[in-house]
Amino acid sequence: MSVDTLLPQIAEVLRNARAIAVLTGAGLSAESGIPTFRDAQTGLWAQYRAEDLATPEAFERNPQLVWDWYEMRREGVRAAQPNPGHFALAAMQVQAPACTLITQNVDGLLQRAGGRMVLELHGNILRNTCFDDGCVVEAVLEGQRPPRCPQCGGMVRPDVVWFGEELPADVLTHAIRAAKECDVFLSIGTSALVHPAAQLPMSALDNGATLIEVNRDPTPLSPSAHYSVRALAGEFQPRLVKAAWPEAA
Ligand code: BV8
Repeated sequence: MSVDTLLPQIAEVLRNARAIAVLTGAGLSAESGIPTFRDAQTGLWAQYRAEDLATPEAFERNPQLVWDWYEMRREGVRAAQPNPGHFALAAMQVQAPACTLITQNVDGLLQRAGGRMVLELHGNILRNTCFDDGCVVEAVLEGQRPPRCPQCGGMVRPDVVWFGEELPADVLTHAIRAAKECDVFLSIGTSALVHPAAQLPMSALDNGATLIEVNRDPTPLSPSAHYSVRALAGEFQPRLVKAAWPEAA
């Protein structure tokens, strides 16, 4: 079915929802100029795969390389602006009776667009912690790459969840509860490949929710979705929210 045929139907579902849970991925920030996780890397980093750098083993093997990769990404995140897709999700959170925003992204753009109580499953690239004692490290001194923890002298690392690391338990518990209790689950801009985040839409389905997917490309989730739309988040999501709540536009 065409995007234009699906749009009013999905708008109706959202408008009548009791509780919406939203899972966002890197595709939501693509139109803000932040490369997605599976986009080929460019320039200096073209020889590496993101999945191979985003691990504790890579950091222990070559801390300066991994630190520099995150410094390059942080620069891009700081320069990026939320796009209409982020603002539309924040607007939906105001209009809907209940709307939980769950993100796999580490860029903080949903919060900058006005999203509230955003559940950051994979942490935030603009925060730092100590690799040894896990404490939050506020200010890092220029010079050493990676810098050292002022408390214990351990290596400072970005406050993100690497592959092979557990997600923050409180955030994951909250996300699982939102997925199980919602009657509409929206998956937007994610390849639905990374676990345990990819399990959330399936939990919602198991509990009888209507599953909506908005993604540029098909994903393993597409066949299970009640509505699977091939569209760009920054283009489609604002149209969808406007159709669902025209009085709010
Ligand atoms: C864990 C932070 C316990 C770091 C990230 C079960 C089955 C299989 C594997 C596992 C499993 N359980 C655990 C694993 C292992 C692993 C995993 O899932 N591996 C996968 C890849 C096979 N998971 C873990 O290790 C997790 N930890 O479970 O601990 C454990 C450990 C080991 C073994 C068992 C249990 C930790 C996962 C977190 C990793 N950290 N990020 C950093 O950012 O540097 S994940 C990383 O991928 C990003 O956060 C990213 O958001 C996330 C998910 O990717 P997507 O967001 O979907 O991005 P992607 O590029 O893939 O897709 C973008 C999509 O957007 C595309 O589909 C594209 O079509 C679309 N798109 C593009 N532009 C647009 C668009 N759509 C709309 N509009 C557009 N404009």
